[in-house]
Amino acid sequence: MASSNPTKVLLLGPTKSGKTTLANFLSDAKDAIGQYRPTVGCRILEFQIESSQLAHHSSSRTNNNNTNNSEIQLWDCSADRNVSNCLPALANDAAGVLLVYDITADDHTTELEELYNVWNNYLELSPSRYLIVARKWGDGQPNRKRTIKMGTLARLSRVEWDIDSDGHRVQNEFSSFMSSVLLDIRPESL
Ligand SMILES: Nc1nc2c(ncn2[C@@H]2O[C@H](COP(=O)(O)OP(=O)(O)O)[C@@H](O)[C@H]2O)c(=O)[nH]1
Ligand SMILES: [Mg+2]
Repeated sequence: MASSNPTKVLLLGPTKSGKTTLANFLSDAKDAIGQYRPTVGCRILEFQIESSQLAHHSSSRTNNNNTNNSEIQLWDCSADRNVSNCLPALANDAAGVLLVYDITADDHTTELEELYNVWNNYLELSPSRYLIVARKWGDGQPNRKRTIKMGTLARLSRVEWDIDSDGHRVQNEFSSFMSSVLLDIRPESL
């Protein structure tokens, strides 16, 4: 059984950072990796996280006998300017944010920091409601100068993800992140 109100999570990051690939992976959508197809506007994916997965990551405050699954609504937002114009509407009621960037791209940490500053003006969420997903694939090497200059992002939790070698790690980190978000917004539901 699913809980009645889906929990809204935004997926933000520079163009070609792997947002849509991550959204498809987390929601088990079948789009394969391949030719780049830019996301137009915002794409919303709904899926459930099973209570057993969430309970696994929760503290002793959790009622493990509760069989409710949690409905997640993932908003895969394009980084284009038209979308930024609708930012207040998109940000409305979001409980958590995944910030995605490609560690091999020169300008992604700067862009990500800008995105965080702009969106958090509307979201006003605590650092615990953000999870940074650092993407790496192929033979690309991290841009060291940029990775150490994470500035305001340094206080947010961060997971590295390479879909080709450790696909399930991000799934676990996402479940753990969602159980803490859900405990925060409705402690009675877990
Ligand atoms: N091999 C490989 N390619 C990826 C991976 N993640 C993304 N890509 C490719 O990188 C491009 C951009 O990914 P996409 O998720 O559409 O980025 P978005 O613009 O942030 O939504 C696409 O061509 C993807 O197929 C990955 O983990 N491995
Ligand atoms: Mg996309």
